[in-house]
This record gives sequence, C-alpha cells and structure tokens, in this order.
Amino acid sequence: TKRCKLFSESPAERKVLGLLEPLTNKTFSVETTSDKERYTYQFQVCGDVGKTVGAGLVQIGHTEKKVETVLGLYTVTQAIGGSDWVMLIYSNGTTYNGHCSKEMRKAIVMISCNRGVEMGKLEVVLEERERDRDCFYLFELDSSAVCP
Ligand code: M6P
Repeated sequence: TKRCKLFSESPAERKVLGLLEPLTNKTFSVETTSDKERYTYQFQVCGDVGKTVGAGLVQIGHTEKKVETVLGLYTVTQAIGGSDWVMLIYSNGTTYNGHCSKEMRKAIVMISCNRGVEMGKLEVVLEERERDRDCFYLFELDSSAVCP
C-alpha cells in the first residue's frame, strides 16, 4: 500500500491503508450487464490498472474502441476505517462531460469484514451522477483483511 499517495497524509490513515496490504498486487475485475451499456471495471489496491499510470480503478466500455475511463487515481487516495470495514476513495478520475458540473470522477470502494474470504469478489453498487458535485461510483468488496 506504499504506492498509494494519501490526499492528506496522517499516521492513522496510513495505518488504515496498511490493513489492505494482503489485497495488493491483484487486479479485481467485474463486468456489468445492464441492457443499455456493458462495462468491465478493474480495480487494484494501490496499484495500476488500465493504460493510465496512476489509475487504480477504470471502466472499460464494450464497444469496438474499448474506451477506457479512469474512475480514480491511487495517487489521490483517502482511507477511512471503522470497526469492521475500510472505505477506500480514489479521486481525480476522468472529467464528466455532461454531468456533475464536469468534475473529475471519483471511486469509492467499501471493503467489509468477512472472515470466510481473504479476497472476495468486486461488486458494482451504483454510480451517482445526478447531482451538481460530489458524484461517485460505489463498489463493494469482502475481505478478512479488515476484520477486527
Ligand atoms: C460514460 C460512463 C458512465 C458515465 C457517462 C457520463 O458513459 O463513464 O459511467 O455516467 O460516461 O457521461 P458524460 O461524460 O457525458 O457526463
């Protein structure tokens, strides 16, 4: 997790991030199959996915061009930890063209304690884009790494 750059470095936040060490060096992938658009999402804890250096979470379209959109950079990370969960936030993704006042995309990954799995499956929860600012993509992942 050393490769993650915290938005605002603090010892407590660095410690929270350290909990995720067992999840590093692995690319988590998930495909969505909504009737309108299909996407593959790729995620790494403090590591690169896709073509953009620094991208920790990307969305790849299923069209011929395979358009790749950065949802967040691990070089702009926030980590918030609770008793049995860690919320990992990557900011400064590709800017929206028509939503959210054209701000940069942001990805939130909610990692929850599950003693039964070391690394669970990445799941897409939702994309919130119907607001002026602070839009986000939300994902979930289960892992024993964040268990108390
Ligand atoms: C793509 C995807 C969607 C996103 C949309 C936003 O289709 O990344 O997840 O909601 O772009 O479109 P725009 O940039 O026009 O606001």
